[in-house]
Order: sequence, then C-alpha cells, then structure tokens
Amino acid sequence: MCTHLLTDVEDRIVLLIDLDYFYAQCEEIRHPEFRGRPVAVCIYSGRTENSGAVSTANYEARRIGIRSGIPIIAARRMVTQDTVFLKADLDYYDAVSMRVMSLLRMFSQKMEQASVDEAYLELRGKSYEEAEEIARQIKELIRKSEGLTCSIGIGKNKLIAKMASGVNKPDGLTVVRPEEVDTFLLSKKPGDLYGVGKVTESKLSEMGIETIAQLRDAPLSRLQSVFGSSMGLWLYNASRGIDDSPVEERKREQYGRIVTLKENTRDRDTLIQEASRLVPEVISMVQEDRQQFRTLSFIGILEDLSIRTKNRTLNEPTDNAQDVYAVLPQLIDSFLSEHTALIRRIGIKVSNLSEKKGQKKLLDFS
Ligand code: DCP
Ligand code: MG
Ligand code: MG
Repeated sequence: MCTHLLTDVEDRIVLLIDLDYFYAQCEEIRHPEFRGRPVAVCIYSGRTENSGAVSTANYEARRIGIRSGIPIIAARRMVTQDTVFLKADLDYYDAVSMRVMSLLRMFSQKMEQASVDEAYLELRGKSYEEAEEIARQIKELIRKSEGLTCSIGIGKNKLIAKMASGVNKPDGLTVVRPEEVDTFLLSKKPGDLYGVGKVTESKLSEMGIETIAQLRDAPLSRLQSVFGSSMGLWLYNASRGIDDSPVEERKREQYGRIVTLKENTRDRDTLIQEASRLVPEVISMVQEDRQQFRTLSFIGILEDLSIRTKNRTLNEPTDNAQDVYAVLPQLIDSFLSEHTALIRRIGIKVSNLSEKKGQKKLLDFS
C-alpha cells in the first residue's frame, strides 16, 4: 500500500484562467444585441427539433435555471420571452480559444491548456503580489483583444488555483495564499475538491465524511482501502491542500469525430458514407499537428447507447486519408458481423500516434 506523502513544490505559484460562460460569451460578442438577455448555446443531435443538450448558458439564463448539460427540451420549459437559443458553432469558439491560449503563452513558459476555455500557468520566483498583478494584466489583455471576461484563481498548486478560480465568477480574481489554504479549504465540502465527483462524494458521505475537517481525520489506510491506493492518497493530500501535479502541456493521444445518424441503421453503404465524411477533418487535425497514427478505430454507439469499437493497426504509421478510406469498409463489415443492434451514432478515431519524421525544418538546412 502506498504511504508516500507528497510535498508541494516550494516557490511556484499557479494561476488557473477560465473564460466566463465561454460559448455564450463568444456569441454575445458577435451578437451584441443579445447582451442582457438569457442566452443558451445548444448542441442539437438532429433527431427531433429540440433533441440535444445545452452546452452552456450566460448568467442571465442561469438565473432562470438553464445550465450546461440539461436537455434542450427541459431548458425550453424554463424560458422567458426574451431567451435566445443558439446552435453551437464549435469552429468559431475553437478559433477564439486558440487566440486566447496564445496570449496566455506569453506569460509563462509553463502552461497547460486544460480545456477549450481554461489553462494553468506556472510562475516561479514571484511573490503573490506580483502574481496578482500578472493576473490583472492577463484579464486586461483578454478583454482588450477579444472582448472576453475571465476568472482567475491563484494558489500554490493546481488544486488550489482551480478551486480559487470558481470563487468569484464571472470576472473574478481570487488569491489564496499558502497561509490561507486551511481556512479556504475548511469552508468547503469534500465535493468541492476539484476531482471529487458525485460517486466519491456519496461514498464519503456513507463513511460519515461530510466536511473537509472530517476527511482530514480519516486515516490514510482507511481512505485507501475504500478508494484504492492512488485515489485514497489523493483525497488524503487534497483535503490538506497538497497537490504536486505538474503544470505541463498534455500530449494528445488520439484524434476523432463522432456524428449522430439521421436515423438508426445497419445499412453498410450509409455507414461507410457517413464515416467517410468524418475523415478529412480528422486527417487535417493530425497533419496540422505533424503527427502520424497506426491505429484506426470505427466507433458505433448502439440503440441502447452502449459504445462498441473495432480497431485495426496498420503496419506503418500514416497521416494519409486514403489509408483510412481503404480500411474503413473492412472495419464496418466486422462491426456489423459482431453486433446485431441498430446503430445510432458513429465515429472514427485514430491513435497510436507518433511524430511525423523526415520533415526538415528550414533551420535544419542551414
Ligand atoms: N461545455 C459543454 N458541455 C458541458 C460543459 C461545458 O459543451 N457540459 C462547453 C461550453 C462551455 C465550455 O465548455 O462554454 C467551457 O466550460 P466551463 O465549464 O468553463 O463553463 P463556462 O465557461 O460556460 O461557464 P463558467 O462561467 O462557469 O466558466
Ligand atoms: Mg469557463
Ligand atoms: Mg472551463
């Protein structure tokens, strides 16, 4: 059983920058006429007029109960007359996100993009006053160049920075200095620890642990016997504000796309045609990142929403669409021979990535 206790890396300060109501704020920028009205950005599955889920909502919409993840049909029941429903335009949000991320990169060599709208930055050799000043500059720069507000949390590690960023949303800036960590954490519940989901929270509750103070009282061995050695240790440390996970750019392990079919089907030609339409986009992401892949997967989500996958690993790495088109029909054939249910959504995924070699950069020739 693992009994190693982590210690925080001294001398580092972590910032977590999270854009406020991101997709909806992007929409407010190109549609200023929607400002002040409830706005819900939705992903429509295309099955019926209102099937799908709300991606996010601005704060006016949240006040009337519309939130990320709820079905569009449920949101429609809550609306006021001036509520705006919009179809998500992921390409537009991605473009805004990429521009914001490149601004953030100017503030530190160590940055980790954690999602489309948030990133960790690590600062070294700076005081908390200096970190706060940098956070103000970041907010100002994002506001001036993109017109967006964000919320920033500052702390001694990623856990504290992330939790601090949620304190004063929107347009927040919250600093939790090392000496304030205890007071900060003890005012929270175990479920507020970023990384504790509903399942862990209810297991803790069954153990009689409802507060962070009670979590701290639980022996490491007990937490590890219930949650396993790594999650148990993580809980033990997190309740004490300890988190030594590094700020580092995550390496991508796969590229993929999924679509919902117009109707459930097992028709081979339809499946090949729909899957083929996903190929160019996946391939262009791979090529843009100068990657190659060896494994191709066909993903089918069946009527009962269970997910099934067929994989094929090629002899040589490739970044070529033709190689995908050549293998797809075989993957679909073996998928159809193994599963008898109708298919509701399909996707393709490439993985087993490696960097594309042999592409010399200009500098290499000098
Ligand atoms: N998102 C989504 N579906 C979810 C949650 C989020 O599509 N269930 C998308 C839309 C969000 C974006 O990811 O705009 C960023 O997620 P956040 O959790 O940061 O939420 P927001 O930025 O929308 O709101 P907040 O102001 O709380 O950060
Ligand atoms: Mg956000
Ligand atoms: Mg976010």
